[in-house]
Amino acid sequence: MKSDHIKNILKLLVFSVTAVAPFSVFAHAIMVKSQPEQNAIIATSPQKIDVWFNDKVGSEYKAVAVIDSKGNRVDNKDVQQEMLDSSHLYCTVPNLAPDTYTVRYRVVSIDTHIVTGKFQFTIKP
Ligand SMILES: [Cu+2]
Repeated sequence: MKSDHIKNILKLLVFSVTAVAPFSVFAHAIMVKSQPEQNAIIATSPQKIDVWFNDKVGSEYKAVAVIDSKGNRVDNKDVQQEMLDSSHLYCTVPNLAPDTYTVRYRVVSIDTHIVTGKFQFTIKP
């Protein structure tokens, strides 16, 4: 009896997820590409950090920050959005020393949800 209950709850859950997913997936921003790529190991410092999303994102509240392994923010705090492709954000960085860096981003999706995420890349000595 109890397991029947659980089965019914599971059915409901599956139904509501599949019913809602097409709408939320459609408008919710997801990072699809970056330069440097996630977990890339590169030999020289990039000059800028590029992040692309699956859909255009809002121009307000956008943020891209690059943080070194000690927790210091090292980017030039100059996040930009490409004029002709608003799914693309980028910021510049000074010449970075060998280290593992974390890129953190925050954008507002078309559906007004705020999306945050992070990825890492390493500059080898
Ligand atoms: Cu959303």
